[in-house]
Formats: sequence, C-alpha cells, structure tokens
Amino acid sequence: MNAETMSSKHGLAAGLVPTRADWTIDQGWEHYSAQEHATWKTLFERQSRLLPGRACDEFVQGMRDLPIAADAIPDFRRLNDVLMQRTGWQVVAVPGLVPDEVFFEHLANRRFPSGHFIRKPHELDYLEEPDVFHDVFGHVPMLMNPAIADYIQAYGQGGLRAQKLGVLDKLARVYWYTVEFGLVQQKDGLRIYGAGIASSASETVFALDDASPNRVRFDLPRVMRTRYRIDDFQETYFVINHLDELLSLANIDFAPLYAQVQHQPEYAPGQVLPDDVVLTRGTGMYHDARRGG
Ligand code: HBI
Ligand code: FE
Repeated sequence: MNAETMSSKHGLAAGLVPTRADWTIDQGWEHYSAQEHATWKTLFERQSRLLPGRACDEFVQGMRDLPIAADAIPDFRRLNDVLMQRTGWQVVAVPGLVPDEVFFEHLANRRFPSGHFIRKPHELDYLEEPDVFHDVFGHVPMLMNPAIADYIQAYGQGGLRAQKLGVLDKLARVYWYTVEFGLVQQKDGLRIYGAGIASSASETVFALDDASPNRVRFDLPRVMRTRYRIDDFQETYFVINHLDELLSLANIDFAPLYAQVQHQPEYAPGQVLPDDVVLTRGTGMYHDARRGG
C-alpha cells in the first residue's frame, strides 16, 4: 500500500495529498471540520476525567506544558514550538501507518509520525490505524520527558539494525510493552505511561483496575519473547520502577540478546513464568470469556 491509497482510505481524494519520499504530508489544520474538532473534544474530555490518579506524573506534566486542549485538534506547528524547545522532538503528519523503515528513520531523527486524521464518531473506541488522538494525546506528552525522548529515538535507531538482523519482531515487542502499553510504579501506586493505554478509555480502566490481566515486573529478554495482542486489551502489562529505566534500555546493546532469545521458545500473551516478579496474578477472566472458555 502506498501513501495515496492510504489517504484515499480516509476519504481524501488521492492526489490532493502530496506524497513525499518520507511519507509526510501537511497536517492541513485549517481543513478539519467542526465535526472532527468535536470528536477530539469528546475523546479529550473522556480521557481527562479518567487520567488523574492513573497517568504517571510525567504524562500529566507534559500535557500541562503543551498547547493541547479540549476545544480543537492541536496544530502541529504550535505543538512543535514547545516540543522542539524541550526535547528537540517534532511531530510530523502522516496519512496512517507507514512502512517500518520509514517509521524508524523518523524516530531516529526525533520526528514523531502522527496520523493527521481523526476516527469517525461511530467508532470512538475502535482504531485500525493510529489517528491524531492516539498519536498526539497518547504519545506527545511523553515526548516532553527527556528519558522517553531518548528512548524512542534509540528505538528508531535500533529498529533499523534489528530489521537488518531479521529480529524486528523481538524489538517491536519491547516497544509495544513499554511505549504503547507500559505501566510504571510511582509512589502512590501503579501508573500509566503507555500511549496505547493513555489514549483509550476502556483500556485505561482495564490496565489498572481490572482483576483480569497480569501485571509483571519488566524484564528485557522476557519481554522480547512475549507475543502481544493487537486486537484486544493486553493479557499482561509490564511494569518499570522509574522512567529512567528506559534510558538504560536505550544504551543496552541488543545484539547479544537477540542471539540469545532467537532460538528460545516464545511466550503466550497471558503466560506467567516461575521467574516472573508478579505484582498482580490476573484471573484471566476477560480473555477466557472472549475465547468462550
Ligand atoms: N507507522 N504511523 C505509524 N505509527 C506507528 O506506530 C507505526 C508505523 N509503522 C510501523 C510501526 N508502527 C510498528 O509496526 C513498528 O514499531 C515495528
Ligand atoms: Fe502508538
């Protein structure tokens, strides 16, 4: 699929969206409709009610410092004025999912690709591809934090290497269980830092409050071996003790670890291992019911 077919998928006539080699497009902020801004407002207000006491301190702080509000879909130019100053990151608009190597190349250069479109009102809780609410509300506040800023850049650089080594699936799991679905232990309890959780009302509650999922201490080789779900809530969430842990992850040479885990068996998403440091042993009820068990 190329950028043109992707953008036409979102209702834009192919050809109206200029296609660049790096897959970026203009956000076209002026072209959002009142309806689209209203969808943003609905999502923003829902998450703003849920996140106090659930999102980590750094997320809350990042959100506070950014020009992100309920009234309108943020203008990337205004976001970038603040974000660039703080951590040297910028947000660039893309029409949807972009090829892995394009994605990594952006991250390695401290550019975060964000979908420019917003989900339709009748599918507020369903996302086929990351939209502007997931990318901006979920990811951008964390990019204001220096540890996350360096970690995601290192992921981009590591992604290009992992691809050449044929071990991208292992690295993608680390991204998934940290940047997208990570939890962090803070002084008042478990908190969300993963964008996939922070941008989803139902998963915000499920990840922290539900008895069903496992909550297990993060361990790098263990996570590399753990498959994940893209179609539903996670069965296991991995917990770090401090965001600075990600900084040390950014400096680890993954190559010897790939060699080590490459021929070891994989773990199922809900599997709990004898060596796990288990914070919550989930009941598994939610996914069992869905499997008809
Ligand atoms: N493209 N726009 C966009 N956003 C993503 O999160 C993304 C992507 N392309 C590839 C990708 N993610 C992942 O599959 C990689 O992290 C492996
Ligand atoms: Fe994401």
